[in-house]
Amino acid sequence: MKMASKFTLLFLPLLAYIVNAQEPATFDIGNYGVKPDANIAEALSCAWKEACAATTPSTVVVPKGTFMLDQVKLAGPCKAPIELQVQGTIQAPSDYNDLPDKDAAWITIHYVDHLTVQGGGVFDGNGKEAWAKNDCGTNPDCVKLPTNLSFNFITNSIIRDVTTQDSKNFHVNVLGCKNVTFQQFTVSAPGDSVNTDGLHISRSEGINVTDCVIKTGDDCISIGDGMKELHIEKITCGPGHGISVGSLGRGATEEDVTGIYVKNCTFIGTQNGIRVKTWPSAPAELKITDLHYEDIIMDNVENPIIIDQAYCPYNQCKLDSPSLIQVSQMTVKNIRGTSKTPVAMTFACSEAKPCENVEIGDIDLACSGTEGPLTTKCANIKPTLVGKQNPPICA
Ligand SMILES: *[C@@H]1O[C@H](CO)[C@@H](O)[C@H](O)[C@H]1NC(C)=O
Ligand SMILES: *[C@@H]1O[C@H](CO)[C@@H](O)[C@H](O)[C@H]1NC(C)=O
Ligand SMILES: *[C@@H]1O[C@H](CO)[C@@H](O)[C@H](O)[C@H]1NC(C)=O
Ligand SMILES: CC(=O)N[C@H]1CO[C@H](CO)[C@@H](O)[C@@H]1O
Repeated sequence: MKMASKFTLLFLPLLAYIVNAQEPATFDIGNYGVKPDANIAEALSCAWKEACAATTPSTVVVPKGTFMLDQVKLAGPCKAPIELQVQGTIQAPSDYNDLPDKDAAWITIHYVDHLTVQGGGVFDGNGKEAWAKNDCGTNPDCVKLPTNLSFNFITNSIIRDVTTQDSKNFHVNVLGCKNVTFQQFTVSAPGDSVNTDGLHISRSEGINVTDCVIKTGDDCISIGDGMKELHIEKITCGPGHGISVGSLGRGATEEDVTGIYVKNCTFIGTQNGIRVKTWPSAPAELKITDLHYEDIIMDNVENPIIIDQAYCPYNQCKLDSPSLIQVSQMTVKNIRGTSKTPVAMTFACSEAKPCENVEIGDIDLACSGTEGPLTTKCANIKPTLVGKQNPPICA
């Protein structure tokens, strides 16, 4: 009896310590003097710094409620895995002039290994005023608006169950990341919001985007140069401009794109379904290889499939010298549903670098518009055709 209580006295605190050490430490911004509707930039930075310095896994909590945030950069490296748990709504100032650093994103998370972002909350970019002022499509000297969220140089991480809405510009910019999964990640902005790409991913490797609903005014997902091994699965896109590789070729220092897998996705009323766009009269001599599109439903999509190697919006370039980008090892399989315009598929490959090793099959598209029948447009491509081909492909 005596022995037992001595034992308990000695070892219970130790046991409690061990159990505690395995429980992630929690850094709730509510404990950093923050009140709803106040700017949380400083509280969030402080909580992050302490969590990041902890030698055991830790969690930064943004509790339920609506919080204002002017801008923040959350940096690693951290000493242990770290979680950002957003339960409430984090809201950006409506005027972008209120962002202290206009060259940076609204929220930047960078140089972190083993990051988890989750919690069911919302990143609200509050972009309605900014969209009205955005003329970047036509004005090269336009004011560059901030991206909602930037994930730069993040590794072995997961971002899930959060929403980004009404970004002033691109919703999410993913750069230099490796082994990162976006899951049940919702993007929500009106179809007429300007330049609000859902996710823009570039110069990254091993990125998975699964089970996401993306509604926005520009590309649902756009894939930039230097992308390797990107798996996009079970995405519902619309409104929006589809899932796009590019535009590529404009920058002289761009890198090849390889290993893009788009599977089991649905496009609803979008401008495009799957798209590749490269600029003519552009310096970059690149390769886009291993592009695989499979099991895709098109629901009233204007251009279900479009490979456009003469991409030149607003006549910003000359069309006389063809794109130097080579598209090869592409498969397009099991595409069903409806096309809103009569040209259901466009394969406009470059005269200088025709598309190579392309396999297309099991295509079954009907016309949802008033003009028909459906056709395909092909240039500088000799695809291998398999299975059903409705409409006829490159016939
Ligand atoms: C990739 O990231 C996940 C999630 O953090 C991790 O569990 C896994 O071990 C990582 N894979 C590699 C090869 O590092
Ligand atoms: C992404 O998905 C692919 C295919 O399902 C899988 O092989 C790969 O390990 C996944 N990567 C990550 C980062 O989860
Ligand atoms: C995607 O997969 C789910 C189940 O995993 C299935 O219910 C759904 O019909 C599939 N969608 C497409 C477009 O194949
Ligand atoms: C379009 C835009 O504003 N992009 C910005 C996104 O954020 C990065 C920094 O993370 C800036 O360099 C970009 O200008």
